[in-house]
Amino acid sequence: MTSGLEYPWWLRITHWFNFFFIILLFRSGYEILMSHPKLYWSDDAKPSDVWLRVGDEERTTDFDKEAIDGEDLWAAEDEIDPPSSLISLPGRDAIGMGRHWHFWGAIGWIVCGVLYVGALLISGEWTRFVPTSLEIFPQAWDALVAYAQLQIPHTEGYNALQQLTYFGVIFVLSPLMILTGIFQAPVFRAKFPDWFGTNRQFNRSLHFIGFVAFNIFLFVHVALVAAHGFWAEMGKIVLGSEAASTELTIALTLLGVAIVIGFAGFATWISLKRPYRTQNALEIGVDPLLKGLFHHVSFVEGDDRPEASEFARVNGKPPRNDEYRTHFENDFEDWTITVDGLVENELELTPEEIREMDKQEHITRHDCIQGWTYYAKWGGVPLSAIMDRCEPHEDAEWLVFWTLDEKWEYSEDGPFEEVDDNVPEFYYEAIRMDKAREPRSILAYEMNDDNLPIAHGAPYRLRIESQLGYKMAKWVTRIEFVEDFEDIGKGYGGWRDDVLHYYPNSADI
Ligand SMILES: Nc1nc2c(c(=O)[nH]1)N[C@H]1C(S)=C(S)[C@@H](COP(=O)(O)O)O[C@H]1N2
Ligand SMILES: [Mo]
Repeated sequence: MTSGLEYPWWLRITHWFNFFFIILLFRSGYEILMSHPKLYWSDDAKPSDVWLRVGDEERTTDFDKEAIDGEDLWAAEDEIDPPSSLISLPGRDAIGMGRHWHFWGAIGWIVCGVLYVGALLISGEWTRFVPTSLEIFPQAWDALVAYAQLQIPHTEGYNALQQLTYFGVIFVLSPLMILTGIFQAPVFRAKFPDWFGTNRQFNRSLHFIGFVAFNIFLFVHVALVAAHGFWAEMGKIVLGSEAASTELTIALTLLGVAIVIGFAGFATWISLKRPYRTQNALEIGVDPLLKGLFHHVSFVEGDDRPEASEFARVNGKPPRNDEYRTHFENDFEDWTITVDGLVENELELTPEEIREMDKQEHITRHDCIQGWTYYAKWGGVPLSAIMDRCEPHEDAEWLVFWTLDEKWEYSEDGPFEEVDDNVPEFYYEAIRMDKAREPRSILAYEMNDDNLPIAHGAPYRLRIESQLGYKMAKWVTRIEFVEDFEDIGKGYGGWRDDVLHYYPNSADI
C-alpha cells in the first residue's frame, strides 16, 4: 500500500477540476480532430503523405481546378468525418463550436494547473514526485516488474514508477500540450516563418500523440487506483485520508462523476440546441484574452520559404449561378471590384486598372480551421493600395468582402437546430482595418505565377496571411467599408462565422 499519504484540500480540489477540464478537452479536441482526421509531419504534405488517418478513404488529387461546375472536385469539407455526440463535444459536423469549448476548457485547465503547481511548490509537496536522484530509474524498473507480476510494490509514499509518471504528466506532457496547441496558430507562423516550432502539422501530430498518451495515463491511473484498493484511495482524494468514511467517499465520488458526466451531456445539448447563445457565453473572457495575446503581433514581409507546395486543397466550391457562368465564359473581362461604404471615393475597378496598380507577390502558408495547410505563391494588389485610392473615413473599422458565391453545397440542413435565417445570400467575410493594412494582405488574382484557378477563387480572392482560411473570401466582387458588422447577416462578421459558429476576431489561432 502507498501508506503515509494524506492529501491537502487544495490538491483534492484541483484534482477534481483537472478531471472536469480534461474530459472537456478530450471531447472537444476529438471534435476538432475529426474535422480533418488526418495527420502529417510537414506543412506542404500531399494527401498521400498522411501518417495516420481515422475513418474516410484516401483522396486523390486529380480533379480539374478549372472546371466551372466543380463536379468531381472534392473540397476539404468533404473530408470531415462528423463524430458522435456521445464521444465528442458537441458532436456532428461542428468544429467551430468544438473550438469554443476547447479554448474555454484549455484556459480553465491551465488556470487549474498553475494553481496546483504553485501550491505544490509553496507547500513542499513537490518532493513527493519530483525525482532528486538517478536511483529513480532502477527503482521504477523494479516497480514495473512488480506490477507486471500483479503485485503492488511496497513503498512509503509513491513508488518510483508513480513518481516518474506523475512527474512526466505534470512537467513534460502538460506543457507539451499547451505549446503544441498554441504553436498551431497562423499568427506565429506569420511572425516566425523560418522557425521549425511553427510547423503546424508537426504540432498537430505531437498534440495528437500527447492526447493518446493522456488517454493511456488516465486508463492506467484508474486501473492502479483500483489495484491499490479503490475506495481507500478514493477516500484520500475525496476526503484527504484513507481512514475516511467509506460511505461518504462513495457518495461524494458518485456525485463528482455525475457532475462531470451531467455537464458533458448538458454542454452537447445546449451547443446543438442554442448555438448562438452558447457561442456568446463561451467567448466571454476567452475572446479578449486571445485578442490580447495576438492582436499586437507585427508580421514579416516577403516569403515564408522559397517554393510552393505540390498540391493545394480547396475549400468552398465554385459558384453555380448564371452570373458567374457568364463571367467565366467571358474570361472575366467585365468583372469589376466595387469599393464603397464609408469611403471618400467610391471605386469600380476594372481588370485593367487593377493590373496597372502595384503588384505584390509572396509565398506563404494557408491554414484552414480544419487543420490542413499548404504553401502557395500569391500575386495581387495590396489592400493598402486600394485604401490609398478610396480613402476610408475615420469611422470605418472593417472591410467587408462580398462574393458571388451562393454556397449551393450547403443547401441541406446543417448540424444545429436553430434555424439559420438571416444569413446573406452570398458568402462574405469582414476583415479588420489593421489586418487589411498588414504588409501581405492582398486582393490576389494570381496563384503560383498563373491566373487564379476557378476553384481557388477566380478572378479575385482575398489573402490575409496571419488569419485562418475562412476569412479569405474567394470570387470577390465588392469591398464595403463599414463601422461594424452587427447588421450584416447574423452579426458575427462572416458567412462561416454566422452559420458555422467560428468567431471573427480569433481567426488568429
Ligand atoms: N467564397 C468563398 N470563399 C471562401 C470559402 C468559401 O466557401 N466561399 N471557403 C474559405 C475556406 S474555409 C478556406 S480554408 C479557403 C480555402 O482556400 P482555397 O480553396 O484557395 O485553398 O477559402 C475560404 N474562402
Ligand atoms: Mo477553411
